Order: sequence, then C-alpha cells, then structure tokens
Amino acid sequence: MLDAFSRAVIGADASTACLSADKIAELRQFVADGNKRLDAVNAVASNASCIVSDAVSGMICENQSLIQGGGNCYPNRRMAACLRDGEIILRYVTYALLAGDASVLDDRCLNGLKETYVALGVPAAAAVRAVGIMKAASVAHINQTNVMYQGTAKYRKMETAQGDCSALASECASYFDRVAAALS
Ligand SMILES: CCC1=C(C)/C(=C/C2=NC(=C\c3[nH]c(/C=C4\NC(=O)[C@H](C)[C@H]4CC)c(C)c3CCC(=O)O)/C(CCC(=O)O)=C2C)NC1=O
Repeated sequence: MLDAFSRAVIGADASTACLSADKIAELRQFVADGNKRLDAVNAVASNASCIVSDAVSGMICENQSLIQGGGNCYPNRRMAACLRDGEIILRYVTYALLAGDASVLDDRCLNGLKETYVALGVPAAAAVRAVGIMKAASVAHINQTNVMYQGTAKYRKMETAQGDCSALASECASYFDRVAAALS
C-alpha cells in the first residue's frame, strides 16, 4: 500500500535517481492542497451510507429483476451482501483519495473481485451501474453541487476549505472508474 510520497520514492529508486524537481513540486502541491483533500475525503466518508443506499436502490429501480427470484439481490441475504460490497468499495475509494494513490484500492479491494463475482454470479453490469451512481454522488458531494435539498432540513452543509475542488473531484472519479474497469 503506497501513498503519494512512497510512490515518488519507489519511482525515483527504480531509476536510481534522487527525487526530481518536478516530483518535489508535485508533492509540494499535494501538501498545499492537504486540507482540501481532507475535506473531500470527509465529504464522501461522512455521507457514505447515504451514497451507498442511494446507488443500490437506483441500480435496483432500473433493473428490478435483481430483487425477483433468481436475481442477485434476492433474497435478503444477497441484498445485504450487495449493500455491504457497496460500502466496502466506497470505503476503499476514500482511502485511495486520502493517500493520493490507488494501490490500497487495487491490493485490498479489487484484486480478485471480478473472479469472485463471476464465481458467485454477481452481475458485473449491475455492479458497475451502482459504482457509477456512487461516483456521481461522491463528485457532487466534493464539489458541493448536491443542492437539490438546499434550504430544507434534509440538506447537510459540510464544513470545507474554500477553493476549487475540481481536481480532487476528478481524482476521486478516476478511482471509481478504476473499480468499474476492474469489474468489467
Ligand atoms: C475487503 C474487500 C472485499 C470485497 C470487495 C468482498 C466482496 C465479496 N462480495 C461477495 C458476495 C456478494 N456480493 C454481492 C453484490 C451484489 N449483487 C448484486 O446484484 C449487485 C450488482 C451487487 C451489489 C452492488 C452479492 C449479492 C453477494 C452474495 C452472492 C451470493 O452469495 O450468492 C463475496 C463472497 C462472500 C460473501 O458473500 O461474503 C465477497 C468476497 N469481500 C471482501 O472482503
């Protein structure tokens, strides 16, 4: 499991070099954006159960055979496993976003997941759809464009550093894309 710093060291060591000025500038930016990164992680982690349950119910709404006999979210044991998997995936995405590196997601969550799903008959297309909805919701939470309920009791305002979080939102989106690619 690596983070932005250990990844830079491994890269430099592989070419028997000191850290380049470019790499150090990249890490300087990583440090400078540290509070924004923590806010982005918090925006997703603090809304995890909402993001997961919304994604799984959206996936089922669009494909109701999942909760009928023979569907992979039927009976409740499988529904629970599906919700749990959504939480596992979202959790590892937040770890990757915190570290600024995908290796924790790859090694501890995605490694062998496709094979497990094939063996159990978990439909990849449906899983990828749920991951896609989690991606959209997470990006909205990071960019604070989740304003549908703003002004009502349902809206939850997160405390965040001011500034442009679009780079962190696209980094987070790329981890969801990685999950989708690993399952496809
Ligand atoms: C730490 C990393 C980690 C991951 C990622 C993980 C995933 C994982 N998901 C599983 C099952 C499962 N996963 C699902 C998920 C779904 N079914 C659907 O229709 C949807 C598309 C989807 C939810 C979005 C289901 C239904 C099962 C149970 C399948 C069965 O037993 O028939 C299993 C088999 C064992 C079990 O049932 O607990 C594993 C190992 N376990 C881990 O330890």
